[in-house]
Amino acid sequence: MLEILKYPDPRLKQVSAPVQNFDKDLHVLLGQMQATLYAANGIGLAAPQVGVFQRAFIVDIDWINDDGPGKRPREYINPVLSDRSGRAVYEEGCLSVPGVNEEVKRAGRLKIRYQDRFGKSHEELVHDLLAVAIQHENDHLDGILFIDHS
Ligand code: QAP
Ligand code: CO
Repeated sequence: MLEILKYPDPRLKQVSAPVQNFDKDLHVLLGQMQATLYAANGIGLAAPQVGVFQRAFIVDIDWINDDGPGKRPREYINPVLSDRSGRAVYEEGCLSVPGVNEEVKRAGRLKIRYQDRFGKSHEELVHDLLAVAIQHENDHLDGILFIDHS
């Protein structure tokens, strides 16, 4: 388990740097982030939340459902969001802001370009809860918390 930085830790406001090395160290970090996410009952975790100021996050919106597909962590490295459209309003929380839940209005659809853990580039169109979770986690890479939107 990695230690999760908690609000109002000023390090949560740092802007993270691009991932440069798609090496063993990155793969170990992503594995530790998965273990930390599941142990904390979360659906998303960004590297800066565990004190690593690099542009990477993981999202698993389904594992928490009893009738879902099980654990399938998605990994996004050096993400770039574009083509935002529509509206989604979810009651959000954050592992770095425990016990607080607030409605946030975000885009309901967007395009994400990103690299995987091997450095290969991908593009996906996402919507609804996955789009919201991606925007929430991407904000962490720029030092923004969901409570900053209210
Ligand atoms: C971000 O948040 C998110 O306060 C991920 O006591 C949340 O995993 C994106 C959590 C909602 C979209 C919608 C928070 C667990 C987990 C808490 C989380 C808590 C226990 C938050
Ligand atoms: Co968060």
